Amino acid sequence: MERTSTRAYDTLVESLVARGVDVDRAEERLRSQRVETPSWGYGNSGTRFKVFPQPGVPRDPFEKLADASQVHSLTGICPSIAVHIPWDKVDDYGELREYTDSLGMKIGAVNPNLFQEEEYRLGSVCSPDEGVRRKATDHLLECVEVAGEVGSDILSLWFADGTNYPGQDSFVERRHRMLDCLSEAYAAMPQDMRMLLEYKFYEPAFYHTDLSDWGTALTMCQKLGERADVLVDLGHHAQGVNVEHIVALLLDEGRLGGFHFNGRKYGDDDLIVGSINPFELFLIYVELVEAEESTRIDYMIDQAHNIEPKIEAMILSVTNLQEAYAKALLVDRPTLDEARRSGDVLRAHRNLLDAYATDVWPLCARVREDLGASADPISDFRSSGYMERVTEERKEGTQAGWS
Ligand code: RM4
Ligand code: MN
Ligand code: MN
Repeated sequence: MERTSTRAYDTLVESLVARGVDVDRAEERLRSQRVETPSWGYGNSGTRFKVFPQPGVPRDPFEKLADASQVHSLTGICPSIAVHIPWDKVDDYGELREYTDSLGMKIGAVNPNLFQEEEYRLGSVCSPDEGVRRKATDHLLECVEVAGEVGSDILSLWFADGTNYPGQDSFVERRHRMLDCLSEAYAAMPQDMRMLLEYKFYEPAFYHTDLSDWGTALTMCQKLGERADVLVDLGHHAQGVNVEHIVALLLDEGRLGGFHFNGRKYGDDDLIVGSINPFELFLIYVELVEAEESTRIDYMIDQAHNIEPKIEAMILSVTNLQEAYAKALLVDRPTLDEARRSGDVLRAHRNLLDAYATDVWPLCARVREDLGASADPISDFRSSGYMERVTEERKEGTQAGWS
């Protein structure tokens, strides 16, 4: 693999040192950055109008893992993959785990699926029907077991639960039903397992969703116990919501458990992270940089690549996350603090802009090389021949999708 142009890197380091940045420390933190990629991001996906299948798409969880391991070997920071059950259901989870180990990978968050069965028309853990709630809770318990078998310590929950019409059901009763079901699942988790609760303000329910925002999720976590934390999906807020403020607040409460990174323009678009609003991503990392050393946060991507090549889309998402993190690490904190204290509004603001405007590509490329990965991952992926090979190997059979 080609090495980064030393000149670009040296020039950048020189200017960073002149700005007082501890470059070694920034590189060290960049080397320890981790991003989990989702199994479903490698399969076919689409909108309710059309799914456009792509050649070479994996047919089973093993092939999704193989694709995820490509992303890891080229970026150096994505050693784990999140799974969705039953999309990734296999007869023998031990075998899946062995294969994962053989790739030098790990299985990360286990995501139960409580939205694709007939019974869930009125919700899963919030359904007015006790039998349906039982079925949903049993699936949560099954996922706790699956997590144990695949060596994961995260149960990551998102519910499609909600109502479509005013008056349809009681907000409060539904909340109590959810708490009952989740308490049972929480109690079944081994001591080292964590539960992440993901909120979303609409869709597929249109009038209200049972975990609609950070406050709804946070109060539920507080009732469940200290191993339940909030998960922030960047696509799950109304237009204009200040996500970095939510991040700061949850960090301050010690209850930010994880992220689902993606990009969005209008709704829950699941586009490549950083493609639409890279400044927001940077501002989120500005908040994280200070707090993350003392808190465990699981950084995950939750995307659907409908028209773009999936592995390349994942790689681009990861490098965008590296760059956002790198820029946040360059913020001159002492100057920022001083400007804030003295009420120098624009000095404080420009301080962030300076970090944001820095071209950190050479730094990130160097970090990836130091990790044994690639300076230019998408180009290296394109010339590796992997896609051509798997397209040939995966010609027969049914490609994986949302079922
Ligand atoms: C939801 C949410 C969940 C994801 C599903 C497929 O909108 O983001 O995290 O698992 O979509
Ligand atoms: Mn999500
Ligand atoms: Mn979503």
